[in-house]
Amino acid sequence: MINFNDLISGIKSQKKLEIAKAITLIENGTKEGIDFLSKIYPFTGNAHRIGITGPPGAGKSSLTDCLIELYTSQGKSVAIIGIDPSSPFTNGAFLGDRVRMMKHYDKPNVFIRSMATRGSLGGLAKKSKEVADIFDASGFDLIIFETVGVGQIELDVMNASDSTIVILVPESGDDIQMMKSGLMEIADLFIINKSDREGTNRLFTSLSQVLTLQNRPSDWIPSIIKTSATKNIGIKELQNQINKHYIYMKKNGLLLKKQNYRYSHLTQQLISEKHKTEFWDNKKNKVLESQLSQSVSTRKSPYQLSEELYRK
Ligand SMILES: Nc1nc2c(ncn2[C@@H]2O[C@H](COP(=O)(O)OP(=O)(O)OP(=O)(O)O)[C@@H](O)[C@H]2O)c(=O)[nH]1
Ligand SMILES: [Mg+2]
Repeated sequence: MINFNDLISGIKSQKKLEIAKAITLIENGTKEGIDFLSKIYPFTGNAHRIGITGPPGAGKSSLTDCLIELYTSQGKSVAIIGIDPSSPFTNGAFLGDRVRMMKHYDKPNVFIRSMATRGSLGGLAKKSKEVADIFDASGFDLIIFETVGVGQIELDVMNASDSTIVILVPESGDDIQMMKSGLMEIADLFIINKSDREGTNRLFTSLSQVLTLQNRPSDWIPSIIKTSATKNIGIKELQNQINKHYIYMKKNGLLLKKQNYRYSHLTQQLISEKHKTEFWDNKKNKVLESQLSQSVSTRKSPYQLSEELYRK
């Protein structure tokens, strides 16, 4: 039996061992983990949650590395959640990043955690948010989610963030794919990384054009920041824009709106999950199976069957 009060005071002092214990607790998905999430809920809502996404190899980890350096030099604490939907092994995920960010591991105000699929992809997004709640309750100033690509999981993770950053790089075919995806509409900031390379200005121009054509959900106009993570260029400007967006959201009530949206969304999601588990008892599963054993021409339609099952 875990003593919640000890664990909570441990994470609030940002003790790494206690934070790791709390993460393991919620990763196991037990009732105790859920009770723990409930206990820490009142202490959340204070960290700035940032989602960073972009094509493979765009420099997401290198930029995160630069941000860690900058924020910690200002006495701030940073937690990173690396999300790898392609890897089923937590320990194998983000190996390169672990090596790259190794120099930060020992810093008291930095916590790096990688997460990979252990079941459904939807489950991964949910678990990542729960881990973020632990970091939030631990008092981290900044929480960074790093994800690759433009799939559903990225959209889920970006919805869990206060600020969404999309990284593009010059001369990469992936940019067109990114521009077509829903991520472009929800991006709050754009980074053109590897701006030390040719093609930066061309990408800047085409991205600016795409942005002027878009209908955006708020009057925030995303800026495009040119960076070079390897040369440490543009990082301070990036931080300024990150802060500017946070202040903008607070002033306009958008931050609260996002937090409330997440609250409603999670509540609804939990209700649906509960409903689904309780609904599908043995009897109903048998009815479904008996229909499956019949041919399409003799089966009940899914519409009819669902109505009947619902009334059972
Ligand atoms: N020239 C140049 N190379 C860079 C820059 N930023 C990162 N790189 C290099 O690009 C490669 C990929 O960088 P990462 O930071 O691992 O990219 P990532 O987006 O995290 O990659 P994945 O997590 O594998 O998708 C590394 O070899 C970096 O050194 C940059 O600004 N300029
Ligand atoms: Mg990476």
